[in-house]
Amino acid sequence: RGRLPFIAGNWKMNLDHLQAVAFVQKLHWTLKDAKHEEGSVEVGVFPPFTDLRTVQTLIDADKIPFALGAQDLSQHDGGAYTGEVSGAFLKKLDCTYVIIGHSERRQYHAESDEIVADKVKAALRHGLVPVICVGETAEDLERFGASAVPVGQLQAALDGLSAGADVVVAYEPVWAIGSGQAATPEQAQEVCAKLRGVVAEKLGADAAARTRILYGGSVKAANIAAFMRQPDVDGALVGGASLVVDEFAAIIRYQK
Ligand code: G2H
Repeated sequence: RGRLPFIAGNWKMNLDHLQAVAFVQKLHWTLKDAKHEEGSVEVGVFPPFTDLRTVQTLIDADKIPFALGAQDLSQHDGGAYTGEVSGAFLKKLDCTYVIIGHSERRQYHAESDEIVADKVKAALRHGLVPVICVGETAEDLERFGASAVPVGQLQAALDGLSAGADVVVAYEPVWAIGSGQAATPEQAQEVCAKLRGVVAEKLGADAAARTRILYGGSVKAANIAAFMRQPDVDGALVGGASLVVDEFAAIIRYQK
């Protein structure tokens, strides 16, 4: 398929900056001990903001081949926005990625499609690659089927971007998040293929061929390979299982 698989660990509000050091070191050594072939898959870690500096320093000092990302950013570049974090700050911490529009932010922080679109633009303005999360709730699934809501969310998030913009998309059915009940690989493939169509429509055919589309929602070592066999699933956004070193290492090593 030509797209480098991407396994991303969304820590959510877990692991403080001291725990983060122990965790990243242990994950790195677990992969080394298993003779994991670096470069066969991109590994990303998405710690809380307060961990980013510490994890950046560790990755840099020990040459750990993990990409760093944040879990959110402000749509503003700076100024009187108490409690917010600018994309410029994340870029200075060597973040490559930033998650935008995770369902937990849409749900608990009232992030609308408009805010998500503004945040995507802010990320790109600062040279960060947005990991744009979309997905339907159980109620949406019943009323509209699986793809209508995520397709609409992605159209809104990509609206007005330049052709060829560098983004990652994560399809995360809300009913599958943290529930232990993942979508079937076939369901994930069906929606991810439609999302690739949205990328083609908004960013062009080349971008669609290059853009990684991840599945997220109760991914674990036991189900990752089946998702990765789907032609339009290029990786996973992993929550709970990304906090358990052996489990996350097994997910990263799914191909072996
Ligand atoms: C979905 C996912 C990570 P989990 O939020 O983004 O979480 O793997 O715990 O379902």
